[in-house]
Amino acid sequence: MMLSHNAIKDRLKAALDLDVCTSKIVVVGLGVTGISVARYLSALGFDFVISDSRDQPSGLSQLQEALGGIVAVTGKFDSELFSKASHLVVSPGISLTETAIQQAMQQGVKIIGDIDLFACAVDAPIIAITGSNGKSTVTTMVGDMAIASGKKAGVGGNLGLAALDLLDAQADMYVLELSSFQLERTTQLNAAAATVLNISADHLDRHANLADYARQKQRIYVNDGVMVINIDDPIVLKMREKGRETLTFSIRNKADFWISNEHNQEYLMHGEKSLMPLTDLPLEGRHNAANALAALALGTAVGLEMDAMLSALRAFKGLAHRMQCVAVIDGVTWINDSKATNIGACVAALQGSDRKVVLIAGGDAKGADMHELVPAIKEKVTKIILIGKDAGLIEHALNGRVPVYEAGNMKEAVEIAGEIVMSGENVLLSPACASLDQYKNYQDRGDQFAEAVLNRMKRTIASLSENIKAAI
Ligand code: UMA
Ligand code: ADP
Repeated sequence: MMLSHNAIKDRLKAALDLDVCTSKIVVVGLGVTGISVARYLSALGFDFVISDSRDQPSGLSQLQEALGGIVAVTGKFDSELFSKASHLVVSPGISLTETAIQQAMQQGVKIIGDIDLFACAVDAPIIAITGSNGKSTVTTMVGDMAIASGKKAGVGGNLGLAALDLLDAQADMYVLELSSFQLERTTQLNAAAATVLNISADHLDRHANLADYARQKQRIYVNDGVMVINIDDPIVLKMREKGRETLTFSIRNKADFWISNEHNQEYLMHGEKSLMPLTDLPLEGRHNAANALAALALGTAVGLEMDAMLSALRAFKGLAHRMQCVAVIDGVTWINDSKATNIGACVAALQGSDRKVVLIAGGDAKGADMHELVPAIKEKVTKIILIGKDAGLIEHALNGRVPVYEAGNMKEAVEIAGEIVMSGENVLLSPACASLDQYKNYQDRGDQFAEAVLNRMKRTIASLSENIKAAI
């Protein structure tokens, strides 16, 4: 439940030194997060200034109309404004290395994030989920499990709906997907159950190195909630803290939640108790078994009912743009895994594939070392079609081990794939890179892939029916 306004203000004062009468707040960034922060601060009676480095951020005039009289400073970030503030509430997409933010920090200005404000506003349990891959899937699974258990659950965060926008629903519990950027600027989280699902290279254009990125993720475990630990991941395993209540999961070894194999039938297990056959989970890929185990551990940590959790898993259809089958044409399955925006996700897609693959990959590598893709590509990929800004990095890493084709756009990539794929193989869009160099977002990239595939399918059907007409 959300606390009363007075109780929240007391907490904000005690925890973050935020005071309605004296604090000078700048809300930095006016995207989904900034708008949620502005609405929330305004409802509590705080004064603040909004700053966005775009000249005309969309949504500003509607916000000013809705909240009335809000000052916005747009265009370049203003160092003087930031340095004279007491607090900057910085959106996750904005790097703390921005000069104006760095200067303000040197002046002692406090940096906070929307998750801090959220944490001070609720006393219902928070289930917090981070990791390099699987966050959205596990967050949605746990949300479905909570609903199946009869709870009113607020589900959001990095998933899409800003955490502060969940408060209106007055939920019994909150399930939050949190990014390394959100965690980096959060000090007040005390999740009832938290997990770092896995760590592999991502966002190295924003974090100094893998160790720094992992350290930011580890912040999800602060305070005293139940730690859900993936014992298959050596970096996560090291985050385990003695004396803390812990639930482990593993797809390789025995753990609190694990997979047994009896007479060639695999089962999801809780300790010695068999929960359900793995084949009842309607999702492709070994990584989704890990996601289901993580979700069961998180749900168990906050007391969700096991039967309800298992029925939610059986009904879980998976999210769009993650290993989504788009079409089967002439014995070739076309799979949209556009959400694979880093190497770990692409490797999981390839390792989980029982067929050989024509891979479409490339985009913005975000500073990652593409050599890490090579072993999985060597094992599963017969030909690779490269797109986007960092196509050359992948080609260089492959060093001629796999035939490479280059495509200027998705339509061309799909056309090339259609020409070179053999019956019995899959065509997989799993780019291992972000999409923003060529597309609005990963959804746009996946939609363009699906559209091109469906157009190809229509042409195949049309030419087949021409042939049939000619033959009769
Ligand atoms: N802005 C500037 N200057 C900059 C950069 C951005 O002024 O240098 C402004 C933009 O003009 C815009 C605002 O900041 O007005 C955008 O802020 P933002 O990038 O933080 O985006 P939001 O719309 O607030 O969305 C954020 C998350 N975005 C990022 O972390 C980049 C969303 O995650 C999240 O769903 C949302 O908060 C609600 O919590 C998206 C994402 O891509 C899906 N996340 C990354 C990922 O999953 O890999 C971490
Ligand atoms: P996130 O929110 O962390 O980006 P998603 O659930 O949206 O995670 O999945 C993103 C990508 O990662 C998809 O390509 C998906 O197939 C892959 N993926 C999902 N879970 C895992 C996992 N546990 N390990 C590796 N890859 C995964």
